Amino acid sequence: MSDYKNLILSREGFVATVALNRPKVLNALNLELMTELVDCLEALDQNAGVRAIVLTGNERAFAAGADIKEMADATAVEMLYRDQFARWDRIRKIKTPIIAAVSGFALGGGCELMMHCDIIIASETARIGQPEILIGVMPGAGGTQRLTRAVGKGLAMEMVLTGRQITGEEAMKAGLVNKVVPVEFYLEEAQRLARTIAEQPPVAVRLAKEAVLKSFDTTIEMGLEYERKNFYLLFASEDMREGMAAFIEKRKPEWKGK
Ligand code: DAK
Repeated sequence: MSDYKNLILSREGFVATVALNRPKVLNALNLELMTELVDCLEALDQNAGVRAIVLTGNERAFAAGADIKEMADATAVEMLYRDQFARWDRIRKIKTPIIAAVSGFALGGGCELMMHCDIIIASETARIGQPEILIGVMPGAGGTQRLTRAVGKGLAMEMVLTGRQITGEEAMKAGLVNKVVPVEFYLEEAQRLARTIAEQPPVAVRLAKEAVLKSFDTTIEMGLEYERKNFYLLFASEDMREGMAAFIEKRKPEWKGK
């Protein structure tokens, strides 16, 4: 679709697939890649022809973390001024569902990027972890928060404090990953799921995603109120009329995304 130096972007119907593409360094997330990725996700989010996004790497690595060579000599003050990680926050604002298709290493920032996604499909070869402790730091892009919410305090502490990597299977049992499949199918499975989501009414999908994410940063009372408002809002959509009419008329609905 467009020219990116560190990404491969492809599109099939309503589903866009974004593949991280720095294979020689296991897709280490440098500033240039992250800038391209966030710009790319935002552009896809603005494109009404895209209803679901698959984010992937390659068989050997989803991403082995932030680029250590880029950070190794930085001072705290330089890090503060560069504020290169601020762009990660923009991923949270993407309204289109993002499905991670993960094979091989998803470590440090790679694991955190994976956890920014809404649904995670892993291959049997996935190795997931927060190994920052082994290089003298700690997770900085949500690892201590998102991992803990997903797998619970005990396992999160163990992973963050020892750097132990877990397999896709262990991650699934712990609730971090939705499904584990043989390596030859992980991308296909994520794209199949993306197509299923893309077949649903797009406005409802966006508002529902937003409401689920809201549960992470609000009280149950506020969250329920937010959910109810989004529910009522959907009664202003043409797709809601179409969906209910189609049910009553026993036919397949035709979504307009309006
Ligand atoms: N950065 C830079 N290069 C990397 C890299 C990384 N994270 N991971 C791997 N590479 C490079 C290696 O240096 C090597 O390059 P050459 O030597 O060939 O030039 C090449 O990729 C292949 O790697 P290996 O030769 O090491 O391959 P192995 O199969 O032997 O080992 C491995 C694979 C994944 C176990 C190993 O490469 C490894 O331990 N990599 C580092 C994993 C790691 O420590 N990741 C965490 C990095 S810290 C924040 C946002 C994000 C972050 C922090 C804050 N904010 C929003 C505030 C994130 C921090 C991190 O992720």
